[in-house]
Amino acid sequence: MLFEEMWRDLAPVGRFDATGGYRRYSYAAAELECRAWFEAQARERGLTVETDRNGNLWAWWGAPAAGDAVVTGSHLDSVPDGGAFDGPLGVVSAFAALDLLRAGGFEPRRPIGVAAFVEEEGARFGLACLGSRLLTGAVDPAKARALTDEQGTTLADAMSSAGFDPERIGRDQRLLDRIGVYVELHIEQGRAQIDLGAPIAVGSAIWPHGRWRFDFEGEANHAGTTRIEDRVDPMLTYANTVLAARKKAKLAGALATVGKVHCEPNGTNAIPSRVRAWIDARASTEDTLASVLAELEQATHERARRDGTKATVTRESYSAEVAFDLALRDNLGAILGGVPVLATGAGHDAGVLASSLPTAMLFVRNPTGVSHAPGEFAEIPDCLAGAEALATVLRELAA
Ligand code: HGY
Ligand code: MN
Ligand code: MN
Repeated sequence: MLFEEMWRDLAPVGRFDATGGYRRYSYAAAELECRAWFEAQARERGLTVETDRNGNLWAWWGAPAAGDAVVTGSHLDSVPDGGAFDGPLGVVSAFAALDLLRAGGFEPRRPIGVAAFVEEEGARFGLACLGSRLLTGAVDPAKARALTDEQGTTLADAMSSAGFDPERIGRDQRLLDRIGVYVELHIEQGRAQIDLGAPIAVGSAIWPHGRWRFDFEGEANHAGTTRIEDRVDPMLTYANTVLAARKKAKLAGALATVGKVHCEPNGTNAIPSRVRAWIDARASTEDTLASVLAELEQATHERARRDGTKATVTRESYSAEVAFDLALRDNLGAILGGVPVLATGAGHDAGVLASSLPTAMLFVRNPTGVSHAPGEFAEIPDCLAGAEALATVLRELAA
């Protein structure tokens, strides 16, 4: 099946018509449909397909037991109302690259794998790159099993309901030992390649980034009969924290975002008892990121004292700075003939796997520069150029 056909096949799965965004959450219906799509694509190509103990999907050309496999892929889950390309472009391009190699009569000397990692966005269970973190032992399995979604469903329950055994999750050394190198193709989540006029780029590094949950506790009371001076209003402390996050990030040349907030009990005419907000913060160095968070926590506690509220901060997800394997990065650059090399502020499974094996990334131009939103876009010719570039890289690495 050609790139465009695969793309058309996958496009309607989990698409929310009212916004045009995607809602593909791990182990929920739309993502299970994406899994079925992956398995059908693999079977159609005569690849052996398996789901590993952590819920990640693998399709193999050649026997993985031979080891030193060249693996490519990405993820199929999305952020709420995410774009069509973040994740799926890497998986569809992987299958398309295999088709190009086979059409050219290529016989790999090493096994070639196509992977789709589960819960890369952490949109359901809150921890980014959960599948690759479990595979590499970067997260404690018991802690992972206890992660919950907005409805209070644990990862363990979600896996069981989807027919997977949550007791088996954890580092998979045998599988890791079989992988020699991992190359992830991804849509660019920014505008650099437009400005450079470059359809393809190679990744150099991933900024350190993390997610912190801020809980603001106050005293629920009547909106119409509680004097201003008698209020203990967590919404105020929350609002100040949002403004402080922006200010401190801006001053430090960092990034801070509040995109998710819960208010309890969320009544129009009642002062809330609790406000819960998540800060996604990122910076070019870990020191800068740490100092932005330290300053923000201090400002938050100072404001809480003024408001009489209680603020607690919990780090829910953290990804240290990643520099992709230099030799591999330069090798890709040489193979592709001097394409730009870009750092990114977006996290990826290639960043997590980098702790266990050489990894690299290819980026495909995104004319809108928009990501994590329905406006995310890549032109078909650039997508085809991406699949070609990936095929060229796989041919070199697996020769
Ligand atoms: O949030 C990120 O950086 C990535 O898209 N998961
Ligand atoms: Mn993403
Ligand atoms: Mn992604």
